[in-house]
Amino acid sequence: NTAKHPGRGAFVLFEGVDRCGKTTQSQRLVQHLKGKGVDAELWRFPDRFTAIGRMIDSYLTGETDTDDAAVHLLFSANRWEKREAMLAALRAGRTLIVDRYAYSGAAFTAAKNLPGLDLEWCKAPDKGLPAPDAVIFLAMTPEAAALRGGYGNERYEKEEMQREVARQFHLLADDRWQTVDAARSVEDVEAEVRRIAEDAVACCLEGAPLRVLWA
Ligand code: NYM
Repeated sequence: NTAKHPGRGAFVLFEGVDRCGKTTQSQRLVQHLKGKGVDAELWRFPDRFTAIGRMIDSYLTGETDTDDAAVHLLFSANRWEKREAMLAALRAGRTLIVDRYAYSGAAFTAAKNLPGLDLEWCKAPDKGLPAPDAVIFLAMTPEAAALRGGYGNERYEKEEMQREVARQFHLLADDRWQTVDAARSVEDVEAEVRRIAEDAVACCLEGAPLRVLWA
């Protein structure tokens, strides 16, 4: 029956503080899945190559200062502008491995602790976006992350901010959330990551419905 109704692709999301190993793990996962014959593609947010993405990039590099609420909405709009392409890819059977998404959006802005911009406000613009089938949260203390070659020079890359981001991430944990201890060797982390992703791919092949975020 799978020939007549080929299942959709899975949406597997990586989240975590800066320097937790998301980029390495997401790249390795895509290679692994492709090697097993899974049609898989790596996506990342922010997507800095759209018009909105270029505005986000210039904010992150410090080239421009943007109002915190406005930049939050830009990050969200950057996901909405990719929604159709994301849905089309998933429906076509492509598995998307995504490096950051709405959980980062909510966690980073809420971590600023600004009046009015609480976690609920931060989540609101992303309500209705495609929801991931699994969230792989690479758990690492900001201290351990900082030891990994240190942070770069972009906005938010400071230990104090990262500690607050980690706190917000924990408030966002839901039934899709799988915490993986990322303070281990790349191979140990990878083994667990593969298991979670392969499970999600199998569930989606069997027809698990795609949900929407925070509805
Ligand atoms: N970030 C990322 C946000 O503040 N809001 C968002 O919605 C997303 C997706 O951008 N420090 C932050 C987290 C990172 C920064 O991400 C750039 P990356 O993965 O370093 O390119």
